[in-house]
Amino acid sequence: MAITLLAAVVLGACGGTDTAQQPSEGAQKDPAETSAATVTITTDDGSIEMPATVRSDPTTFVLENDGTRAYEAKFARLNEGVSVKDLKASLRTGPDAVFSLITLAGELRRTGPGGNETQNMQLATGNYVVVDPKYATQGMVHAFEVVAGTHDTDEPPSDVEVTLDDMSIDMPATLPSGLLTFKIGNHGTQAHEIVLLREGEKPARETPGATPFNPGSIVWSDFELEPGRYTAVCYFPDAQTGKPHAALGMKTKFIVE
Ligand SMILES: [Cu+2]
Repeated sequence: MAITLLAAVVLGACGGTDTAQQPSEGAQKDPAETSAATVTITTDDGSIEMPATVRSDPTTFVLENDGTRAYEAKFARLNEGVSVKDLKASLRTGPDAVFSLITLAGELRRTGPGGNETQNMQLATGNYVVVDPKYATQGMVHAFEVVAGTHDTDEPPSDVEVTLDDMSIDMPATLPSGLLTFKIGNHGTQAHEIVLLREGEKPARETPGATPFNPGSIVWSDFELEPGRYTAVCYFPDAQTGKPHAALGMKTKFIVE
């Protein structure tokens, strides 16, 4: 589903000609515009703006919606050697071509007029676009670059450390109940996500967690957990087979006491 959505996004971006700038242009901007620990993404009707350069350090991304409609911000990293120009050219040939060029890289959830959303992330270096899929054709796509971090930024506090890899989820077997902040790192070569399923309910209740994000990145996500038996799974489709990663063994059970 995420795939279909992003295809719509990026395909939609095809129509927006003047909004996605080359990240290299941004790299020449005033260093003062380079992020410290907070990066603000501002959406308005017909635009999505953020600093052209972000450091690969723990960063609080804040989406501020100045528009009259609800907006979201999704990140996608351009794969090695791919330019925004290449991406635009591929849009004419369809979703498969687009998905060979990008890796999903996290999101800030949709928020209404005047609203804001926050997500703590450390993005891997590379060239990215930020986009609202629904309004990509109306100019709501913007390129930015993630440059090497300075590693002098404090990490957000976390309660649980989770390591995602191809195709495994490494995390504690037992957790306390209540509100927990998960620090989730992607050490694999593909994008991964994490969804928590509480067992004993039919269908098992899903707790949406970290949305798909790219290798080398870290996401801090909050979960409110009731006692019970859970399975953590990744449904992201495998690059080779198209099967959800869960079908390739990317799932693990844990208990909340
Ligand atoms: Cu996965």
